[in-house]
Amino acid sequence: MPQDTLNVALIGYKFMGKAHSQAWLKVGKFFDLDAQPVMKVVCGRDGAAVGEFAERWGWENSSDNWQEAIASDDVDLVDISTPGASHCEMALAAAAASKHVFCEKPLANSLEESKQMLAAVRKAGVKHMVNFSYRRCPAISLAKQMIDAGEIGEIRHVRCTYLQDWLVDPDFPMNWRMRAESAGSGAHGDLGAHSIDMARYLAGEIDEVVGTKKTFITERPAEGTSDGLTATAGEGTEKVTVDDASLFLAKFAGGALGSFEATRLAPGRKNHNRIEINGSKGSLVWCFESLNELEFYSTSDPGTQQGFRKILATEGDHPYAGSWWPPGHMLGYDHTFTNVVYDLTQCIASGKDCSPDFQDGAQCSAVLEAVNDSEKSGSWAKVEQIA
Ligand code: 4PW
Repeated sequence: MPQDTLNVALIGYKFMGKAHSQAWLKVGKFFDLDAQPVMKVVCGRDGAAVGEFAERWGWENSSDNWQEAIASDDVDLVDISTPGASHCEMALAAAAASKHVFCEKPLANSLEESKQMLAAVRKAGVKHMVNFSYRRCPAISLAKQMIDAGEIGEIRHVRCTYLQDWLVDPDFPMNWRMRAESAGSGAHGDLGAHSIDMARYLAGEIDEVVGTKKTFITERPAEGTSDGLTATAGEGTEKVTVDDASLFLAKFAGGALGSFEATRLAPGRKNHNRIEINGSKGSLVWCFESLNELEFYSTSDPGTQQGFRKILATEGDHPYAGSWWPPGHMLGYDHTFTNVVYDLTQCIASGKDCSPDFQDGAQCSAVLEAVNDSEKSGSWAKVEQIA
């Protein structure tokens, strides 16, 4: 049994609160850890509701006062799973209290706030990680290993699409994801952030961008009740103040060209988070909707046998896969979160730096913001490189 414990305070108990809670609950059951996470306290504005959540998910305590939880000597790590508008205030408080910080994506709703968060955790000397969970799909970790080993040669094209359809119905009511003051942006930051991070992870830094965003449905029924991507309508209507879709081109520092499309209005696409990378010696393709599979094309194969082969990344030697089930037994969305908190726990226990960290989160914000700048200027915008 590990000697140390890692006392966790979770802030947020809706969609991401559930995804993070199941990860904290399971990680010690499937992975050998150098510190044992303790689900100490979960925080939310509605005391009764978060109390029920704590009961259901096995949190020792619940609280409607996140500031108190962060200040507690009984907390080592603050897990921020709230909408982006609150990330900065919470992360600054956690860093000031010398707590490690784990924060949902996008790191913040602006580059300025992201930079403040990065400076605060660095000054406090605490560990910090931003939750780009798709990096921890075994197939994506395998793609990274293959690219680093030169299997597809020099990267020339990065093609990302992240398509959903949950807002196609104009009668789908408002929720926090459609308000600029809470989400910062719509599909651009909510979905595009994942594509940007995955592209940076696999293909390197982005130098310049040019793009556009659009809100197709500008008014919706007022909010009733909502939980993640589902909701019921209230009385009246409300203006949508974020984009439904964004589209941008990118020039990578390594010379590749990139295209990024994010939308919540693509009928039939449920969580179609796809990346295709074309190199001088081959291609790699991954899509979340078949997340265990990595498609690989190699020009090194004999001419008569060249074709996309489907690698099922569920073997014991594939990253993370061996800690779960026998080959072919498939992982899902929830497993990626548990894989993340495994790495987070280990880097805190060992003192190693986490990845992706707040510098990655701020660099992602810099790309998102450069697209906004290009939209205003109508021309290419340089991406600020965050040290
Ligand atoms: O990938 C996530 C999806 O599970 C995104 O971060 C947001 O939540 C938008 O759709 C869902």
